[in-house]
Amino acid sequence: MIGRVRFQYCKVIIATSMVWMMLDVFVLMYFTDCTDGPRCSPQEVRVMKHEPEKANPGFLQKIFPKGLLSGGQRNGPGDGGRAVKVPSEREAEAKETFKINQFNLVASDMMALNRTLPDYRMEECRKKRYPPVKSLPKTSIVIVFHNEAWSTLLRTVHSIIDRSPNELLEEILLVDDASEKEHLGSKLTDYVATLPVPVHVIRTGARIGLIRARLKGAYVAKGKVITFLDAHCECTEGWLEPLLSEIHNDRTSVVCPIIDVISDDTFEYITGSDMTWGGFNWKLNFRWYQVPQRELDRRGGDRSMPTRTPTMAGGLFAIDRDYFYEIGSYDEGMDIWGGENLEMSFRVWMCGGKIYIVTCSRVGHVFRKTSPYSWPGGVGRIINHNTQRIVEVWMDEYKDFFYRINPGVRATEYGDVSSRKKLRQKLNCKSFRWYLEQIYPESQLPIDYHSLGEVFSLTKGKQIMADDGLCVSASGSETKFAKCPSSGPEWEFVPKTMALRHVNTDQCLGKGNGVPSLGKCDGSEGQQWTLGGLKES
Ligand code: LR7
Ligand code: MN
Repeated sequence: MIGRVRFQYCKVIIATSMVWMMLDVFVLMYFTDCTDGPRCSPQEVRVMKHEPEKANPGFLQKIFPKGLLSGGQRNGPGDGGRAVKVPSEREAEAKETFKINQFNLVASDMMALNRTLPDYRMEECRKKRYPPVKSLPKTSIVIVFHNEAWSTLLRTVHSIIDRSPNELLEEILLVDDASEKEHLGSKLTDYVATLPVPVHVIRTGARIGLIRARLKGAYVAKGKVITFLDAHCECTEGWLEPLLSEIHNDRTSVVCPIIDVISDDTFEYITGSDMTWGGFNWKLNFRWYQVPQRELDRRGGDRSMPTRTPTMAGGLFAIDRDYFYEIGSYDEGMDIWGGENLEMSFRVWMCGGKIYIVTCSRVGHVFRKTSPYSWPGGVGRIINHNTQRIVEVWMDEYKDFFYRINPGVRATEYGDVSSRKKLRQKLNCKSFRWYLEQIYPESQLPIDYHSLGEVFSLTKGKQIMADDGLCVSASGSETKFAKCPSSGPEWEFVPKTMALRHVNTDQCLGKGNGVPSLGKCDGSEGQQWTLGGLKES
């Protein structure tokens, strides 16, 4: 092993010096005509215009061999995954243009489209041997975007081409969801035509949202596997083989890489934890949580083994193309953004598939604090619409629980879900309760929702906290869930009677039907709460 590494290191050094020599000639020959401002910085130019690729296939690979790309040999802005320092005279511009994409566009534009990144994989992963490339399935990569920046979109594309065995890439499909930016028009089409892998731009015409845009891409995909990525990602060394290899072993596995963080401010590449999996809270928001001991044990403590995850984030995953359709692709009734990841997660598990986070595969993603684009009809309407489609089709009796906790959601129309219900029947899927018991027992959703007490905790501030950020507060003889902390200290635990007393009204919390109720303190069993479930925190 050590010998091999040394040998490769030597190769890298030799290759690197040769590459620099070639690059000098290359730059002189082809880029003396560069006149359009910041985009002409030498870093970017090297990959911005490479018409020679057309005449000379394989040219890019020659000038950017894998060793160079992953070894962090170059030292431009952002190379090696490092943070970009925007020069002080451009700070104002960076601040001003941040709103366009909700990330630091100046920093992104300063970096090479093929910036270098270290190999972030854990040692065990680097040692793993995967089936030879010729026996792995080929993949189409589908990237949907609406008004994405040039540099982030093309860096995504370059990172795929540069860090995947190109024999595994059937094609890259860029689905433009009605963007309004000039750089995403013919400039994009012309640019991608010069790349050494087939890259096609598909235009949706009207804004149809990410779910229907992905369906459009999937529809024309020719690869045996479809890999979906967001439009602001960077794939790292060895990201693809472990994903395809899992699908090769079992075509009903839906596989996600570890999603690392690319800073929205500095574009620093920050590795995420391999001890995190996907879950959701009571509002059905996707959330990351610690992988429980149970799952670590199942993998025999081997962190390089894929983690079974209850849900996936949604943006980055690979799936066998035929299986994608067998299992019901996406719910076409879902609008713009949101919910499709939980819908797919429930569906895959309940209908016989599996979802894994493949910890040997790492892809970076620019996480943003807010969304940069418009939401036709309003954010709330879209999210509620999509969420109800999940609840109505997949959640059985937990639907009542959901609506009790989130009564406002009901006001939004959600269209017709009959075809999705039919799909569930046709696929003979298991119940949501089965999913909670077998796949996600750690869920915050009470498995028997008549014993809600199991999932509460009494905080130091004398609040009864339920799900993340939701507290039980009294309104008349009923209780409701409101954002924590509601008004001052509300509840105290009375050890003698094991009651939870509402301080202001001197009433006690009873285990009502679904959501707890308030009544006169009577010491009855219905008002006893055990500290086992009621953690003091
Ligand atoms: O109308 C739209 N049309 C689009 O084409 C709205 C969005 N899009 C594109 C957009 O340009 C982007 O490429 O869709 C992609 C995802 O949109 P983002 O980047 O605004 O979403 P996100 O990263 O905040 O959201 C996560 O959740 C979404 C729920 O619908 C999708 O599943 C995203 O793919 C998903 N991203 C990830 O999983 C990356 C990790 C983030 C986390 C957690
Ligand atoms: Mn994203």
